[in-house]
Amino acid sequence: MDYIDARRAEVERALEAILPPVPECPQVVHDAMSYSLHAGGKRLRPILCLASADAVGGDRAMAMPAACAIELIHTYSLIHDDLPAMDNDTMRRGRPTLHVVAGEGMAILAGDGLLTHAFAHVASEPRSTDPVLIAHKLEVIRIIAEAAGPIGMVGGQAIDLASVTPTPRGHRPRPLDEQGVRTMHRKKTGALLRASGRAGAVMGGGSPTQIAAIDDASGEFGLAFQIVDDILDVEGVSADLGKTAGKDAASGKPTYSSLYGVETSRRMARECLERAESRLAAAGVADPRLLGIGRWIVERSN
Ligand code: GRG
Repeated sequence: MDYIDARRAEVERALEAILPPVPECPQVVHDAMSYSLHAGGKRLRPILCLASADAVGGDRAMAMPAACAIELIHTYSLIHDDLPAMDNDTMRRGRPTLHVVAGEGMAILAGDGLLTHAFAHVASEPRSTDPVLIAHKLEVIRIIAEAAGPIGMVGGQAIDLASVTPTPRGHRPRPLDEQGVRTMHRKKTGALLRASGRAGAVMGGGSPTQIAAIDDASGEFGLAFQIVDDILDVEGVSADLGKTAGKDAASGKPTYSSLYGVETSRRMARECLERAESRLAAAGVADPRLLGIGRWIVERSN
């Protein structure tokens, strides 16, 4: 089993036990959260988090709660993004979306539950009275909250939504230019990926230089991820992607492939990896396991 598959198996095991138990957590919302959480995502973000802890020579187990918390938040974002009020999609991770099977109200609550439980989990695990570990956990809570919140993913989603939908105050939709598309993606999908690397490096006890390099490299991975996502939206098959292919093109939203073409976009994604590698090398953390995740992001087909 290679490094990525081995880490994915560890993440799956940890996620199996992560939700609060029934009956404290009502069965109905437990079922709704489980439906989306255990639907076979790639687990890219938690794997990047664990690899970052490894890259700084830390104990990977210390990073597992943060890794899982980030996957909970990612799953919440997909559930809410698929709602009729947002992207209005009916297929995700190869299954009907949660609101299709459980209703919109329960899908909203499942997303809320995953988001809030993520912070309860990372605040309480790993259990320790060691002041250094407690300080690391607090730092990671800040990193994840900023990445998921209004200056990160929520902000990016708001820019995206406002580009196609009139706001309640009657503002017209604001189509995005190239700079706007970059900013939107940096926040909407890039911020949580970046936080995955940074949180892993912090929980692994990395030095400030190592953490800064992994933060920058994860930012490059996040950009590469989005560029490849746009290429797959054009070239991918819905069955492989586990979601509706061609949606961005059909909605007329500008994407990397529509702005730059597929070939240039591919080159841009490879350049992200090159920049990530030099940044990591300069800080002495060009770990092959971390770089392997960058290659996986660029070479993936789903
Ligand atoms: C609702 C606040 C809020 C935010 C939603 C992430 C997001 C913001 C929306 C998702 C829209 C989307 C499909 C963006 C493309 C990039 C992306 C995040 C793809 C899904 O991530 P993967 O490929 O999915 O890692 P899996 O299922 O493998 O985990």
